[in-house]
Parts: sequence; C-alpha cells; structure tokens
Amino acid sequence: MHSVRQWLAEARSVAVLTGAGVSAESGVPTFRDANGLWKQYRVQDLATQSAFARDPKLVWEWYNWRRSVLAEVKPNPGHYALAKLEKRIPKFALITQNVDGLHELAGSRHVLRLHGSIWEVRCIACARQSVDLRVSIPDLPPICECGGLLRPAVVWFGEPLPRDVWRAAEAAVQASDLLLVIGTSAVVYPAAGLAQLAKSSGARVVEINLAKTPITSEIDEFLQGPSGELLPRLIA
Ligand code: BV8
Ligand code: ZN
Repeated sequence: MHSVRQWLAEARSVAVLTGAGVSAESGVPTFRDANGLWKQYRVQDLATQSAFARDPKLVWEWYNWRRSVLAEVKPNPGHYALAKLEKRIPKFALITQNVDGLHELAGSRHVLRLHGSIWEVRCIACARQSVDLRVSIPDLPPICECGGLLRPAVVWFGEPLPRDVWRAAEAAVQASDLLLVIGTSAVVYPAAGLAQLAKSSGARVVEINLAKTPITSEIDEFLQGPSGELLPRLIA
C-alpha cells in the first residue's frame, strides 16, 4: 500500500479502469460474483443484439430491474475517492465499464464510459439517443417517436465500443505513468486489454480487487480488499 501511495504522489498522469466491483459496496450486484446478477440469468439471453431481437421485452425487464436496483443506491467511498483524485492529479482519466452512472453521481467530471449508460436509450431505427432516468420504463418495449424500438444505450457482446471513447481511453492509458485497475474480473475485452497496454507503454499497473484475476500476475502491485475501503486510504 505504501509504495502505491508513493507512486500516486509522484504520478503526473494517472488512468483508472473500473468495473462492477467499485459499485458492489453501494449494493449493486456484480456480474460474476457469487451473487452476481448474471448468475440468475444467462448473459447470452440478455446482453446481446440477438437476445433483444428475439425477446425485447425480456431484455427490457432485466434492464428495468437493474434500473430499479440503481434507483435505491448511492455512490460509496470508493467512488468519492476517485472523484477527489481527479481534482488532485493534473492528467487524470477515469475509464469505466460500468453503466450505472455512480461515478458521475459521486462528482467525477470526465468519465470515459466504455460500455455506455443504462440511463440512456437509443432507437434502433433512427438512432436518436436520449437520457431516460425513469426508474422503471412502462409499456415495454418502449417505442421511439419514429415508431422504432428503443434499446438501452449500452454496448452488448459482439458490439463495438464507441470509437471516440475507446480511442480516448487508449490514449489516456498510453500517456499514463500509473494505471489503477479496480473491481473488474478482467475477462471482458477490449477493456481488460488496457492493463497490458499500460504495461507496454511503460506505466506501472496496480490492481485493487477482492480476489486475483487473469491480469494479477502481469501487474506491479495487487492490493487485496474492498475498493470502498482501500481507495480512501490510498488517497488520504
Ligand atoms: C467486441 C454492458 C467486437 C451492458 C457489457 C465471442 C463472441 C462475441 C464476442 C466475443 C467472443 N469472445 C470474446 C469476445 C469479445 C467479448 C468478450 O470480451 N467476451 C468475454 C466475456 C470473453 N467482448 C465484446 O463482445 C465487446 N465487443 O469485442 O466487439 C467488434 C469489434 C468491431 C466491430 C464489431 C464487433 C463488448 C464487451 C461489452 C459487453 N457489455 N455490459 C450491460 O452492462 O448491461 S460487459 C459487462 O461485463 C459489464 O459492462 C461489466 O462492466 C463487464 C465486465 O464485468 P466486471 O465489471 O469486471 O464485473 P464482474 O462482475 O465480472 O467482476 C466484478 C469484479 O469486482 C470481480 O473481480 C470481483 O472480485 C470484484 N469485486 C467485487 N466486489 C468488490 C470487488 N473489487 C473491489 N472491491 C469490492 N468491494
Ligand atoms: Zn426512432
């Protein structure tokens, strides 16, 4: 922990990659943990274009359930610590795989959302995208003014990440002295590849997680523990 605090103090440019683990202490179920929300569902039945084409109502019921869970939760000390870090470090990039919006709620100003946002919807016909903060969307599946089906504006499996967001994330990682990888199982690509990109760009990589992941062996320091506890201590 001490060396990481040192690296943070010295770093001129820091990048952070977060996953569902940073929201776990807010009460948001993760995807792959024991009580992971995907345990009750099969991911290919939900987060894919074909699942949506086959049964848009089922997919929307899953997103409505997640929206209702998120409506009850607040950011945790880990989110707030990252928002503080953004103010302190001149070149700072927060890259998240999460779609829950908790980083923004905690005050993070520039968030690179690799997988989109659960609070935005997009029409599959006219591609109009808008924010929809309703806890539960009625009359599923929702229809656009143009008559097309509305879908959650998130990135599903097999779909490309938003090009500009991904390019900005890569550039931030390549320019960083230090990459913090927090609360991700590091199995979903291309997001998980950012750790390797940081290493090959000469940055130090620190992982904060409850458990080891497929990237733990490649990185410089593994801090085992809940991000909601470790992050505030790291930046104190
Ligand atoms: C792409 C958004 C190509 C929606 C998500 C075969 C067929 C098709 C594709 C593939 C394939 N094989 C591989 C692929 C690529 C695929 C992929 O990586 N699959 C994996 C599963 C093998 N990737 C894609 O499909 C991507 N697109 O490749 O497109 C392409 C390119 C050009 C043109 C056309 C196509 C798209 C990936 C995005 C998928 N969308 N979600 C939604 O959220 O509803 S992924 C989903 O998983 C979430 O976004 C989530 O963020 C992400 C990763 O999960 P984690 O965040 O890591 O969460 P998880 O539960 O897994 O882990 C939690 C971690 O936290 C654990 O490690 C735990 O220990 C830790 N933790 C828990 N509590 C705490 C904690 N840590 C600290 N403190 C705590 N308190
Ligand atoms: Zn439309």
